[in-house]
Amino acid sequence: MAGKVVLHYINGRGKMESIRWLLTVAEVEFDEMYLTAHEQYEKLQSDGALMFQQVPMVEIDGMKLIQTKAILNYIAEKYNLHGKDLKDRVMINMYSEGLMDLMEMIMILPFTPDPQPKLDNIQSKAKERYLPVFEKVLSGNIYLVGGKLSCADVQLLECTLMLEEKFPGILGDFRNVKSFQGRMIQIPAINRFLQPGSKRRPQPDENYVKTVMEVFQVKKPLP
Ligand code: IBG
Repeated sequence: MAGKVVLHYINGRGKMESIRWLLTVAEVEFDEMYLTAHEQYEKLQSDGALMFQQVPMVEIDGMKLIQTKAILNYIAEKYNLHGKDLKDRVMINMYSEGLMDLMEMIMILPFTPDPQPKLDNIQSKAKERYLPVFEKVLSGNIYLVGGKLSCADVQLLECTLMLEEKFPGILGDFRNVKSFQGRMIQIPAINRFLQPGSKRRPQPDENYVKTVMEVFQVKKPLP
């Protein structure tokens, strides 16, 4: 029998958070091994667990998976969150990729010495490039693709919550996206995930930044 799913990453959001969200929605239980020191990261490498010497790494079904998108796609396929056919899947992937681009911009902010110009850029990209796409598709549709919940919906919820943390009220001009959020947070697994004490990680703080720098021995800001 396959053992429990185990996530290997920092105790923080970063690139693992979307994986936590998706496992939660798929109602898959998981454990976490948090990297707190560089030696733990080196140990994973010397064990041959990290194909490209990077985390996120997820132990699942007897495999050690790396590369965030590959991991998300595996979970989405396995738990029927990747549409009904190839055409659904390509649309889901298109939405997902856009959302990941936007979330990545937010993810690197804590490592940016002068974040204000980046924040301004994220806000205008969100309002002018990304949110209008979702506002349009959600006019008359409950979910993004094929009338059925997919990993793109889960990422859209994650992304809009991240945006609201940075820019409260940003969804004011996006009523359909706001209603979508309201529906999504009623899904019981999501509702539990949003409660304090869940496996959802908090917004990055100084300690998280320090741990990332220490574990990966980063000398300069991330790209
Ligand atoms: N393409 C890979 C993926 O998506 O999984 C990239 C993974 C990656 O960049 N991993 C980083 C790593 O292992 C940790 S997340 N670095 C060590 C190395 O030597 O490359 C870093 C990150 C954070 C927040 I934290 C935002 C973006 C990146």
